[in-house]
Amino acid sequence: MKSVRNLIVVLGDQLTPGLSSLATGDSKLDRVLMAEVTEEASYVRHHKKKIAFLFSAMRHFAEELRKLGWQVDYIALDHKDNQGSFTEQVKHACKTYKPKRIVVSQSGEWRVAEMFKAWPKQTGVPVDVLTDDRFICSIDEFAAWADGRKQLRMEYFYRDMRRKTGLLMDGEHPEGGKWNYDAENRQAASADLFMPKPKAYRHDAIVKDVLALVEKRFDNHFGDLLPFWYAVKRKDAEAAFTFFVEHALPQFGDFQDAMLTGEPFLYHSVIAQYMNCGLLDPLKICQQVEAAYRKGTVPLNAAEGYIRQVIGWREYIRGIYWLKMPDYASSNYFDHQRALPDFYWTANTDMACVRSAVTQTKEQAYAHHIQRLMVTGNFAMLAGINPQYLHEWYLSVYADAYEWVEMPNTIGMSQFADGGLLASKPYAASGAYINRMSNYCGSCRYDVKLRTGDNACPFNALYWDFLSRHRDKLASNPRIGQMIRTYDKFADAEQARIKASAAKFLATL
Ligand code: DLZ
Ligand code: SF4
Repeated sequence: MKSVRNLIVVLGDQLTPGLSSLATGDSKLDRVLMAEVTEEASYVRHHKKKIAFLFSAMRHFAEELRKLGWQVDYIALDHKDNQGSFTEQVKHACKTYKPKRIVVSQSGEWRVAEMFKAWPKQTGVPVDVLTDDRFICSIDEFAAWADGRKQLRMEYFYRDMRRKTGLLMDGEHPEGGKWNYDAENRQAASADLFMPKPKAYRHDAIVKDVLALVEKRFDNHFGDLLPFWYAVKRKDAEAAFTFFVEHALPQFGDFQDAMLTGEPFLYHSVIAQYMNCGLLDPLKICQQVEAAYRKGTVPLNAAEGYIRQVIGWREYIRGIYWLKMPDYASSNYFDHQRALPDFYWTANTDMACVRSAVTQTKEQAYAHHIQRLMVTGNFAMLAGINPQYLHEWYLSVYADAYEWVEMPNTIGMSQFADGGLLASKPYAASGAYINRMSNYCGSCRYDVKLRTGDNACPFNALYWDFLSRHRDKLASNPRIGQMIRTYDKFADAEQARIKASAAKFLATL
C-alpha cells in the first residue's frame, strides 16, 4: 500500500473543493476520508430526503475530488469496513495508513468539534483543525465583534459584513442610501401570481443507489423520500441558483413573508441545503445577486433582502452559536416543559396553517422562514413546548438544517429561550398575523376572528394566555409590554374565558 502523509477528513457539510483542509493538502501525498455513518444519520432521526440528498451529494463530491487527482477512501453506509461513527472510522483509517497528522476543517457542530479534540488521544495522531474560510466572518472575528457589546444586534454586524465584502456598496455608503429595505418586503401573495417551481433534477445512477439504500435503512425515519428532485452536483446546484435569480428573485423581496396553501416554494430560492453542505459558495451567490441588480433585472429590495440573509443573518447566527455553546443548547427562559405534539410528525390537526406547514415539511424537507418562525415555531412557544424538543424536530426535518444554523434560529429567534440575546422581542403572534400573511384561515375549521370558545382559532387564546403567563418576564419589553397592558384592559370575565379556552385546547395536545 502507498504510504500516506496526512489523513484529510472531509465531513458531509464540507463538500467544497477549496475547503481549507484540502487547499493546504497535497493530492499526491495525502489521503481523503469520507464516510456515511449511522451515528450522523441517526443522532437525530433526519428526514429521509435529507439523508438521501446528503449521501448523494457526498458520493458525487468524492468523484469530483478523484477527478482533481485526490485519493479518496469513500466508506458508504453498506461498505464492509464501515465503522458506524466518525471517530471509529478515523481510528480504523489511522491503523491502516499510519498518517503523520489528521487534518480537518472546523466542523459545523460543537458535538463534532469535541470529537476532534479527543482524536489525538484515541488515535495517537496529532489533529490540525483549520479555519473554515467558506464563512465570511471567522469564529474569532465574531467573538472580537461581540466583545464588550451590551446587545448583539444583527443589523450592525450586517453593516460590517457589507463593508467587508463590498456588496451593494456605493463607496462608503449603502447602495440606494439605506442599509435595509425590509419595510418593502411584507406583502401577502395571492394564488393567481405566477410562481416558478425550483429547478428539479432527474435521478442518476448514484441517486438511484442512494434512494434504495435510504429506503432500506431509514424506513422508520420521518418524511417522504419521493419525489426526490434536489440537485446533488455542484454544477446543478449552481444552475438551480441561476434559475432562481432569473425567475424568482425579482419577486422574492415583495413576497418573502407570504404563505399559500399548496405553494411550498413561492418566490424562495430553496438553495440553503446546497449552500449549507458546501455545493454553493455564499460569497459567490451574493455576488451573482448583486450583478443581477446592477444589470437591472432585480430590484434593490429583493437583492438587499437576499444578501442580508446570507452575509448578515446566516453569519451572525453562526457567530452566536460558537460564542454561546455549549450552554446555549439548554436555554429555556420561559421554563417550557410540554412534549412536542404528535401532529408535528403526522400533520393530523385541524389547524390548517400547522397542517400545511407540517405536510409540506414531510413531503419536501422544506418550509420557508415564516412558516418555520410564525406557524410551527410560534405555536410551540405559545403552547409552552420544551425548546429542546422543538430544536431536535427542526434539526431532523429540514434538509438545510445543521446545528450551527438551526439551533440559534430555534432557541433564540423562534422560542426566545435565550431571554433575548438574539431577538429584541418574542416572535409571538395571534391568528391575525397568519391570516394577514396567508390564505390558510379560509379553509380552516377554526374561526380566526374568534378569541375564545371551541371554534376559535387556538392561536388567539394561546397568544393572550402566553402573555399573561409570562408577564413577569415580558412586561418591561417595550414592544410586548404594550400588548400585556392591552390584555389587562380586558374584562375579568374575558380574561377567564381566555384562560379556560387555552387550558382546554392545551389539554388536547
Ligand atoms: C447530516 C449528516 C448525515 C445525515 N450523515 C452524514 C454522514 O453520514 N457522514 C458525514 O460526514 N456527515 C453526515 N452528516 C453531516 C454531519 O452531521 C455534519 O457534517 C456534522 O454534524 C458537522 O459538524
Ligand atoms: Fe391557523 Fe388559526 Fe388561521 Fe386556522 S384560523 S389557519 S389555526 S391561524
